[in-house]
Amino acid sequence: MGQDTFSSRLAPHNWQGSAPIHGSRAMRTSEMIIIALVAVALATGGVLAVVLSPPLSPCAGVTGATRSFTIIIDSTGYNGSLYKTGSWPVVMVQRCDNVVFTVINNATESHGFAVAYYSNVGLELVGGAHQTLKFQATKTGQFQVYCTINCSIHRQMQNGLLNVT
Ligand SMILES: [Cu+2]
Repeated sequence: MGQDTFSSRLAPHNWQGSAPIHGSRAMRTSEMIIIALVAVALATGGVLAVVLSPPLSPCAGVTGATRSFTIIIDSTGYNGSLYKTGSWPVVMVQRCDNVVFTVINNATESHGFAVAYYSNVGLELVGGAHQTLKFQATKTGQFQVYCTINCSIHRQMQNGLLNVT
C-alpha cells in the first residue's frame, strides 16, 4: 500500500515509473485469479473427495456376534437338501453379525458353496476338502446359498438361504 502511494506520487514526473503501477495491478489481478482458481480447485477437490470416498460401512464400529454354521456336502446335497422342499439349509443371522460357514465336502466330486451378494464367487471344494467362508452380514435381506459347480446333484444345491434381519 505504501509503495502504491509512492509510485503514484512519482507517476506524473516519470512515465516509466508509472509503468510498474499497471504492472503491479495486473499482477495482483492475476494473483487473484490464481487464488480464485486454487480455491475453486480445492472446493472441487473437496466435493470430489466426498463423492468418491467409499461410504462408511453400516456396521462400522459395531462388534457383531459371531454365528458359526457347518455345512456338510455329500450325495444328499447341503445337509440333506436332496430330501427337502423349499429353502434348505436356512441360516438366520442379524445384521452386523460375523457369519462363519465351515463347509465340509464329504463327496468324492467337487462342489461349490456361494452366498449371493456376500460371496458370489464362493468356495470350490474338491472331494474330501473343507473350507471356511467368513463375512460380516452388513446388508439385510434374503440371500441365496448355492453351488457353483455343475455337479451330479446341482439342482438340489441351489436353494440354501441366508436370512439377515
Ligand atoms: Cu453343484
